[in-house]
Order: sequence, then structure tokens, then C-alpha cells
Amino acid sequence: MASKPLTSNKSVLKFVEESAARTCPDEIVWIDGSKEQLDALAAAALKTGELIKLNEELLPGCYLHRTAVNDVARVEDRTFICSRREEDAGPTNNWMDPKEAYEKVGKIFEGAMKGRTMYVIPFSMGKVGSPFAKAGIELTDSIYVVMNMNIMTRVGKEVLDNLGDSDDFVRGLHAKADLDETKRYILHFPEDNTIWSVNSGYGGNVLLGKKCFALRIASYQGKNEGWMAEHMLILGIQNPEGEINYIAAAFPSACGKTNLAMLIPPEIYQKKGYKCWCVGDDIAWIRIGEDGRLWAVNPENGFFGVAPGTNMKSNPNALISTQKNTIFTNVVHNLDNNTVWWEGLDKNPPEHAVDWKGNPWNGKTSEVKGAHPNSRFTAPAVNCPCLSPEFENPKGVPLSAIVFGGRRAKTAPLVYQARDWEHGVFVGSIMASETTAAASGAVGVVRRDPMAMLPFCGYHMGDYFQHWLDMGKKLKNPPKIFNVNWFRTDDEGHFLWPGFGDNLRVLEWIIKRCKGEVEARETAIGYLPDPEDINIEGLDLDRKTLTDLLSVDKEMWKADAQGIEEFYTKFGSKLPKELKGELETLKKNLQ
Ligand code: GTP
Ligand code: SPV
Ligand code: MN
Repeated sequence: MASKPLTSNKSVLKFVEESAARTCPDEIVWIDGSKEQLDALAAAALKTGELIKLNEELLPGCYLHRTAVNDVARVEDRTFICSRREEDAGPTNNWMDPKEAYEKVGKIFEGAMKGRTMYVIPFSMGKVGSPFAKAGIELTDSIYVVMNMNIMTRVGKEVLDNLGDSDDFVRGLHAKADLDETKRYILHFPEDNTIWSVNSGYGGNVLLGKKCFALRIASYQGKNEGWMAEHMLILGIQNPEGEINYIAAAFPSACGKTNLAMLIPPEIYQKKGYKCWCVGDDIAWIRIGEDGRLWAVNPENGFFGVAPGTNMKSNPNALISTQKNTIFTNVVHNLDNNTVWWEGLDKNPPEHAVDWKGNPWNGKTSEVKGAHPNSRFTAPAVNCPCLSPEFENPKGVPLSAIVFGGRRAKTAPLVYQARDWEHGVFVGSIMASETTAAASGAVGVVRRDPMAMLPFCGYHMGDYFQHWLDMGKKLKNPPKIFNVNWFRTDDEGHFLWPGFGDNLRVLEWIIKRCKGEVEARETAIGYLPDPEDINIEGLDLDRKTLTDLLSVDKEMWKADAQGIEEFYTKFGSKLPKELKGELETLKKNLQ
């Protein structure tokens, strides 16, 4: 089904030709975004087994895909920033000299598409034609990638029409090659607007619009152009008077963004008339508006969400979003009714099933998990029952608050507020969280993850901190900055806070603080709520537990301050003096 180029844009044609000369596909197919073409590709993928068609009545338009067992998460140790100067990648990124990278990984790409088809995917991050949207072309030899990109981004000919003759687009090249993990590379060339990904077929490594472009390349563009690309959900909270306040929240991977973004208010809040609206669940592009506030858009068009734990109680909006036109990756295949299952979906695992590795699996007797902990759904945003009416607004939404948060069993309280923007940047910069299955490597190890951007910042993180400080100086009306932790545990490891929908109780306090409607206690680390000011009506939680959740253990924080100091030494002279000053203040406050 080879097809003619959909554009006469010389830069695009040159990029496609050069990449084809290197990878030698049998044919080249341009993705026009039509349903006919996507259906034909899906049909081809069914034949090869790349996709499995699920029950059309129960899950219309849905497919199941299994990746290779050695290819189930982002690979941070194989991910590189290839800036010309090593210093520009900074101490938190792997760096490769671009010349060396093109040569070394270019060899791996040589002939990688022989016997295969190269698909040319024109895509837009942000609504096509919106002033903040950015175009990309991803070349890939995977139908799974084409179909996922079609859900996660705006794909098709209109992207090329809108691009015209411009060469302002990100060049993404992906080949599955032979999935050899020792030759797997995810390379970013920020100065060339280029991304190369080879030997993987897993989402975060190969859906190049997402982490590679919308965070790593875009964060670099944002620094140069005066805006920000952040690993943040965007949520609108409507109060009983009908007023909507928007927050953006940065949590590390698999730490609750999708869940918070689709929050359903607890019953007592629903009765009062509260509603929540999802603008985005993973990435925010943020600019300064004419009113001196920060405005955020979600550049994506779908959700690439963690499946395990998603159920009708924890996140009904996410589950409903996956009931049609969705691609499931590495979940359990229920053979009785040709649907899917994962741990935490319900208490009724299928007995006649196939696990994520493709082996026969009986949920009643098996001792191994059926779905991979990082198994995912790719669902169109339009499926989400609480999708914000502002989702496609090119201006985005104005932010009242920025919320940082991590997964920490101890130390970080349920919520606290930074004293001002500068202190807020400090609070973001010292974020720490237990690692999760979203990246390969050990799980449950506490690591520093500033602004949840450790794996996603496309340049020197010291410069990134400086960029945050500089943005703040330009804001007449900066959002207030907070830190939350839904994951404090007791000594037996049980979560102390109910979480999920009940997180609205904390957001209510946050919004009241933004509007100056509630007092707070000043502590060594910032402002904390008086326990009386968090509404726990209808919760099975006593004031004592809440008081514990809102306590600051000075000894633990002293140890933390030492950890911060060590972490900060990495940045050397690039550590902004404001942050050094904030650390000194923290240490003094803890005396
Ligand atoms: P990425 O897509 O990797 O960026 O993850 P995410 O930040 O969107 O995380 P997600 O919302 O998918 O949540 C990941 C895991 O955290 C799931 O297993 C959830 O069940 C769990 N989780 C989310 N919110 C809460 C919460 O408020 N409390 C508790 N205890 N667990 C939560
Ligand atoms: C994350 O890991 O933060 C994700 C999933 O959102 S991935 O696209 O794999 O990065
Ligand atoms: Mn994410």
C-alpha cells in the first residue's frame, strides 16, 4: 500500500528520503489520518498477531498488544541528551556527543527496515493551527506506534497542510530493529530538533510525541523561547457557585497524575455541587498570559495510563475512557469473553486467560501477576466523561496553583504550601519519590526527582531551575505553589490517607489558600493546614491520624536537608544562589 508524499515541503521530503536511504524499507506509507487507512493497518496488524482484536460488543474498536518481555518500560539508562556541549546536558542526563551518536546509532539504523514498511506520521502536539501547537514527523516501522500516535496526538494530512513550507518540525525516527536491549537507544538532539529511537517497542520509548518531544525537546525549546514544558496534569475544580479554579500538578511516573486528573468528588462534595474537569493527565505546556498569570495547555490528545489499580471505584472516568477505541498493552487477555483484565480491576480474575507474557494464566490459582505492573491503556481524550470544555482552547486555562508531589512513606506531610514563588521552586527542586515500574530498574527506592522532571529535562537541570526562577520574575500573578503526599504510611506500610477522590479535600484547602480564605500554620518547611481546616466529614479517618499526616518531624527533615545538600552539589556553579539560600533557610528553621 505504498503511498505518495502528502506534502511538497522540501525539509520533510529530505528527512523522509534520508531516513529511508539509511533504514532501507521496502515501501513508504504516508499516514493521512483517515479511518480507512487506519482500519486497513489494524487489519494488517491482526494478521501478523501484532494486535489482537477484542470483543466488539463489550469493547468496540479496542485492541490488545503485548510487547517483548525485555521491553516493558522506559529505559532511563539508555536515554541520552546529545547536545553539542556535554555541559548542556547536565549532571542528571546521560550525554553522548552528537557526532558520535549519529555515527554509532546510525549504524544500528542501517537497513533496520529491510523487508518492512516505513510509516510517515505527521503529528501535532496541541490542536492543529493553534499558535502554541508544534508539529512533528515520526518515521516508524511499527503499526502499533502509528495507531497509538493516532490516539495520543493529532495525526494526518492537515498537520502537513498547516506546516506549509516551514522546517520548524521535530524529526523523529523509530525502528524496532530486533529489540536487542544492548543496542537500545533513545537519543535526543535538542539543537537539531531530532529524536532517534531504536530497538524498543514500548510506549514511552517509541511514541516520540510524548516524553521525547513534548518534554525533553520542548523543555529545551521552552527555555529558549520563554515558556515551560512540564510533567504535569491539569485539572479544573468547579465549586458550587460555578467558579472553576485550575491547578497543574507534577508527580513522578505512576504516582497519581491520571487519577487526580480524572478525580470524582466524594459524595458530600457532589451533593454540594462540586465538579472536576480533566484538561490533561501527563504533560502541560505553560505560558505567561497577557494578564501576568500562567496559562496551561495539554499538548496531547489521549491518555497513556497505568492499567493496574484502575477500577470503577478508584478511577471510573479512566475506566470508562478505555471502553472503546482503546489499545491495551501488556494486560491479561480474558479468553472467556475476549476482553481484558488487570490486577485491581475487580475481585474476579479470569480463570481462562493469557498473561502479559503470552502464557496461559489462571487468575484463581496463579501465583504470578497476570498484567505487567506497567501495563497501559491508550485511550482517546474524547472518551473521558469529565473532559474539560476547555480541552481544545488554544489559550489553555489559567493556573491558580502548582502542586508538586511524590510517593513518600515518611517525611513529606499530606500537604504544605511554599512561602512564595522562589521557595516554591525550591520545594519542587527537592522533590523525592520512590521509584515505580514506569521505568526499568529497582522499584521503591527513594530518589530526588525535581519537579518530576528528572528523566525528562532536555538540558542542564541547574539551568532548568534558573528558568523556573526567571519565569517567576515575569509573573504579575504567579500561582501559589504546594507540595502533597498521598502516600504516607503507618509502621505496617498501610496508606494513612484514603487518596483518590478524597484528595479533593486537600485541593479544597489549596484553593482556599489561593483565594486567601483560610489561615495556615507557619512551620520550618512552609505553611501547613490546621487539621481542623481539612474537611474529613464522611471519612473513616480520625483527627489524630490527620494530625499525624500534617506533622513535620524535624529530625527526619534534618536528614532530608542533608540529602538535599548532597544532591545540590551535583549542580556546582549552576545551582541558582536563590536555591542555595532557601536550603540555608530550611536548615536554620530546623534548628
Ligand atoms: P504515569 O502515567 O506513569 O505518568 O503515571 P501517573 O502519575 O499518571 O499515575 P497514575 O494516576 O496512573 O497512578 C499510578 C498508581 O498510583 C496506581 O496504581 C494508582 O492506583 C496509585 N494511586 C493514584 N492515586 C493514588 C492515591 O491518591 N492514593 C494511593 N494510595 N494510590 C494512588
Ligand atoms: C511516564 O512514565 O511518566 C508515563 C508513561 O507517562 S511513558 O509514556 O512510558 O513515559
Ligand atoms: Mn507520565
